[in-house]
Amino acid sequence: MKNDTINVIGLGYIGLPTALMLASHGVPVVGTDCNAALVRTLREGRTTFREKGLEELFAAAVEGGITFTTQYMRTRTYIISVPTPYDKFTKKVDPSFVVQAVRDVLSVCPDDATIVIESTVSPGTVDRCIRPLVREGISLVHAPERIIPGNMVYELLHNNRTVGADDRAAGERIARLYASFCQGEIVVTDIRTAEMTKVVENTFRAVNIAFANELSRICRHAGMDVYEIIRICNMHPRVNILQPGPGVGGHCISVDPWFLVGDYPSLAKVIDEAMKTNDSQPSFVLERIHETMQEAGISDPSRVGLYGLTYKEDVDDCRESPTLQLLQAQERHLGVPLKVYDPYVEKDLVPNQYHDLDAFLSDVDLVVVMVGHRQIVEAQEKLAGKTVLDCRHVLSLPGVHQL
Ligand code: SAJ
Repeated sequence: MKNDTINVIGLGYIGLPTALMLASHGVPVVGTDCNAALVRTLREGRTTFREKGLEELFAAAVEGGITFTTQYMRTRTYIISVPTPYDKFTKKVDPSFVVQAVRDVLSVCPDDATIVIESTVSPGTVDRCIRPLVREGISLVHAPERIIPGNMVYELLHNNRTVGADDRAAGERIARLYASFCQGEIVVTDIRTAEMTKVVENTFRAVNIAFANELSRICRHAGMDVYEIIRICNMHPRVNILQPGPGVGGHCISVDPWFLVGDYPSLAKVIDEAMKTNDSQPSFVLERIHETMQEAGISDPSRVGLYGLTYKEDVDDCRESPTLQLLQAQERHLGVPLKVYDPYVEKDLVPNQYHDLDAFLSDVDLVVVMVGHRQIVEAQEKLAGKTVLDCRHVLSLPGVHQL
């Protein structure tokens, strides 16, 4: 094993594209994941999730010599991008996967290695949970990722990045490593600042989505069109309101702000309320479904279908998705599981899930657009004759119901 090989630990939504990007830019990379089935798939030359440009990037990385394994390698630089779930009750980050990955790295690495943590952690986690494990001589770096699912490859190349390090020289060295592919500016700072910026960025977006969601409720109550109001407000040079939707999903915006609420419960008031607003948005959609059923004279809930199961448009990731949240809330109230279809979800995730758009449409009278996938925008004429509740404001059909 050459000393300049990078061992990327955790080959999920962030680790895989990062490893591929480095390898396709001439950096020797070994990708490690504890999931043997995932490693097998990658070794067979197949990607593990769908993302624009990922296949091409994969081919370029294989050409660049990337290899995949379940083993940790002995080398001088590690990038850890394993999941950091959060405890739903305490609202605190669960760093156990990162801690375990660091322990495993420490069991093989030389005494002058650099360990880069890309996983999102709450401010102070490195000091509290990682630093006490690390022996003298090892450099710790926190370089949180910023790429958006749906446009990951482009954003990996173009986004500015943050590198937090104890030791300026180690930070600069890792910044140069990312600069092998990253065309954005790379800021070197300390670890706590890097931790905080990542969580604050996602919190900013969560609070702004909550504002849009709250507006949707106020406008519904007042009998006004929230989209027209946002469109006009956004013509103001200093106003940029986001879009209301059926809720907030994904593993970032719906999770990271809770770290601040969990750690600073008496201080993070606006954030706490914003997260509660976003979390209750699927219940607001349920109310809108009932109202729409009444207006259209539909009484049978088994004739209601949810279009979209992923957490947002044109990705295949269903983590924390508003549709899953809505189904959970609905189960408590209605009992009958609603019909669901998503072109990106091949596996059977929920009861009454369809795998064919036409079959789904022929079995429902009310279509609730939960996700604005390109497919439904392009095939909206298929919805003619149906009652439609468009929670994403993506359709241009006449008579469509809105949030
Ligand atoms: N959403 C709305 N209205 C909007 C925008 C989004 O309801 O106007 C919903 C989406 O439908 C989705 C959720 O919010 O359910 C989150 O989607 P998103 O596209 O806002 O963000 P993510 O979770 O896919 O990616 C975010 C990004 N963070 C920011 O933009 C600050 C990305 O840059 C981060 O790298 C990523 O989190 C992460 O991994 O932390």
